[in-house]
Amino acid sequence: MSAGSLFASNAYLPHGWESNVRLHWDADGAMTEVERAAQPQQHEPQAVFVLPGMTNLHSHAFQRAMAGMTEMAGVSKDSFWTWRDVMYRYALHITPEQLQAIASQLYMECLRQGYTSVCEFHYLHRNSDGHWYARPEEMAQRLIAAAQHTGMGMTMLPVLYSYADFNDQPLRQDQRRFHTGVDDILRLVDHLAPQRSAQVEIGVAPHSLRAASIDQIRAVHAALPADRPLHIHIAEQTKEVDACLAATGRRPVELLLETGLVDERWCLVHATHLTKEEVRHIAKSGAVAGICTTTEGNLGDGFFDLPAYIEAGGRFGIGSDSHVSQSPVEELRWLEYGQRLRLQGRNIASTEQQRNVGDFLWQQALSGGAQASGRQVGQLTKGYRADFLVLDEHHPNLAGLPSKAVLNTWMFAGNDNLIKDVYVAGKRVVHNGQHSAQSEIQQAYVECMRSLRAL
Ligand code: NGQ
Ligand code: ZN
Repeated sequence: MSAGSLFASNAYLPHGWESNVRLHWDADGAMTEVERAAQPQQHEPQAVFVLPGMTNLHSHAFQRAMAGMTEMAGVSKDSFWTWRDVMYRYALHITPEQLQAIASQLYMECLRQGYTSVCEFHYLHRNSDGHWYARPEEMAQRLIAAAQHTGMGMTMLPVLYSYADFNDQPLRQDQRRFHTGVDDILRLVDHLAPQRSAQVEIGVAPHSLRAASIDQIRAVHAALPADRPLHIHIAEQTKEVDACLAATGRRPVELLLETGLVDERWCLVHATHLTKEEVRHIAKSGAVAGICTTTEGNLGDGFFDLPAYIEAGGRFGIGSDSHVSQSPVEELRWLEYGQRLRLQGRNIASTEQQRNVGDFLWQQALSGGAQASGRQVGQLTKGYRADFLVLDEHHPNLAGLPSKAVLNTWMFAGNDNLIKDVYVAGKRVVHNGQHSAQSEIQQAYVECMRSLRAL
């Protein structure tokens, strides 16, 4: 890699759009200077609209391979839980090579749509028989390789998965690939340590309060270095809330917060079914709520209480989770639309300080996503990664548009991908909408899908 710079006639800085900015970065991909009131030079690279790339704070990459394959009604009433049974069947078949091919395709798609970082919530640890691979970190390494090959920044989160349900229920047969205890997870963190860099961080994710006990969560928390992110699925389905109440007398969020462990390091994924009190407590903890709108819609989870959470000053980011969508714009658009439909109102994701819904959503998801990733991303600021998007200023939606209308237009006026170029760590990985390794990655994916679809 080499150092570089770009002149932007409009750049989205932490306080909002600013004109005449020059970004500088070093050979390691970190921004060294954000020059303001700059003058364009004749022969330098230039762009009209530049904004920070988004963090995808929740991904199960392998599920990309089954997107669109579970939309057919079964004989019994379909639900999150019947979907999960089908998902487990897919999960049992995926080889390390296939995982790498699927994740490469996914990360490439995500990059083209504006994600420049991903938090990979990875639980496909063992082989199909339930035995460890020769290298226990084999599958995690495949995901890291896919991130590196495509240029995606990554937070790898090996998932602690010990039980099938509350009260330490033993795992089901079809959960055998996920099986890990605290020691397994700490070993994975250890083996993956050499991969840590400015582009790759390693954290841990207890899968859920169903799959990991409070004691295990305490143990992992105690052993993990204090700067590493921790993610967990929580309160996505009412059935989980009811089971938690029955087993512990507490609701899931209550139970987790009672440990006193939850702070800015944490990402609470979904957090769909909350009392007003839980909303306030999460907001106060400084943790990030990981909202995965399109997956939550696809699985019939319910609505996140966005207005109450915003009112309480809560932090949030977005994730594409099961990858029924790979677009941050669609994720954020449906976050707002879900609330409009639910509340029969408009312009919900806004505050007195930020009335532009598109700006509010992009800005919040940038900072929440960055926090959840544990990496220096999400803003055009010296010291942060040089991860940014260049929009197509010639697209009819953007041509001649004042910068303050750009995010609203992008988010709420059609489905064309307005991204022209994508830079990660100062390297241009998408140019004129095409990824630098697109045809090769796509070919490997198509081949992989040919065998998976035959299942
Ligand atoms: C997962 N996905 O781990 O992939 C979960 C389903 C579960 C979502 N929650 C499995 N969207 O929660 O038990
Ligand atoms: Zn998930």
